[in-house]
Amino acid sequence: MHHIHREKLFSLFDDNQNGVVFIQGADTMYRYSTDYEFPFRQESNFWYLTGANEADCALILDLKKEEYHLFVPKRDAQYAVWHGYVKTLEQYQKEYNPDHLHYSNELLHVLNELKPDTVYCLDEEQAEYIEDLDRGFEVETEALIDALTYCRVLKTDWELDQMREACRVNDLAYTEVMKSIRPGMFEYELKAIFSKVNLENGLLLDAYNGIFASGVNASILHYVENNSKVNDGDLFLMDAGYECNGYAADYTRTFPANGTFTETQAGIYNAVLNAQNQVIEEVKPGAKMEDLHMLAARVMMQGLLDLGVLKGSLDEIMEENIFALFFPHGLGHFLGLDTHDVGGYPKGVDRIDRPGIKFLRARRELLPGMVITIEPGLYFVPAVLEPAIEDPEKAKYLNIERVKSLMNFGGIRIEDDVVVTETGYENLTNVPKAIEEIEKLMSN
Ligand SMILES: [Mn+2]
Repeated sequence: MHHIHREKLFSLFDDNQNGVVFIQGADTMYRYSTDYEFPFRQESNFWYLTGANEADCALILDLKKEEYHLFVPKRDAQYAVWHGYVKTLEQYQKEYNPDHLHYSNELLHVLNELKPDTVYCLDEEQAEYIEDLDRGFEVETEALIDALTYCRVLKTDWELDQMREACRVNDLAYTEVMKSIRPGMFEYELKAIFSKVNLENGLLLDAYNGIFASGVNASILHYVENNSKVNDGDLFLMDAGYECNGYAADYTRTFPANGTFTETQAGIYNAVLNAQNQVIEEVKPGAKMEDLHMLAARVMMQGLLDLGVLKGSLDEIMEENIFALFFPHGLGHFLGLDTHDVGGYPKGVDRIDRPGIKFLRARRELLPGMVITIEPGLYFVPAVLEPAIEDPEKAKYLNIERVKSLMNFGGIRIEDDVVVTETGYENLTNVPKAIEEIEKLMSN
């Protein structure tokens, strides 16, 4: 399927030019200066164009002939001793089907034969490698990343199928954790259950470092210690995902450790859920991420007003950025080969310099084939709220007693993965999120 990705990339370059794309694939990574190998994960752009999931490869795309050269390492017997196999060129050819297959040590020779005027590189390091060859090739580092970003933002049917499969399995894993959790367990035990279900269904790599946060830990956006005990009465927030053929799932669910929401928990939970549901209904071609972000903020602030956590006018609460005290991250991001996938900010579009929206990771009009996460949340972070209570301009919108009583509340986030379609959206995430559904699932 990766030939479709190469064709897509070729179509973006002028084929009258004498140019080549050069990309070095990922190396094996080690823990500091030891021989502990991290699990191999191909660099996403290289993976996108080749489907070659092994270390020490390189590729050249001849833009004039639209041909694909793959360079593979020549392994020796010593490699076979430690890693079990050495592929023959025939095996490489069969597996990846390049127009031309070479051993890596032929790279310079091939470049000399092709004599490109321009070599398009991904980054400065790889550009330097070409420049150091001193063959007089012009090196360009912007056009390739722009072209790959354009390609990767709009998913092909095959890519969407990988994401559907990732989500199918992650659905099972989330559901299993929700059924298994009991007060007294440790956060890492829930992580173990989540990993087990993904692994036994064939998803072998996590897409990011998962968050398994009980109680007050849930107010820490990147809490990854996952080593606290889950207490009765805690909410449990999990934000984790495994990838399928490189394509990430990234969900969040928040649920009560003992299976039943308290009235306070349910009120704040429904403020987040209403925001998420309303925003997802607005996902369609032409919708703007920053508008969806502000809609989510507005719905959640109305929720906090209804609960008596806030007071005053909703318009003023929005204008005065009070929402940023409780919703300090972006509504969502592109999803694909990377969890925070490429393309969030097209050229010339900058981040909005305003509290509560400056961390938004994507700011552009949605188009069919894009995949985004929708993940509003409300958090009670003492380091943010205590100064706000002391600031009369902010404190006038806060019901101080109520806010103080929520300092140990933690946080709530609900996140689904959504494909933008021609007419609207397809939600890839199928894990209970309405309170009745969660409580029903957890009572079994
Ligand atoms: Mn996310």
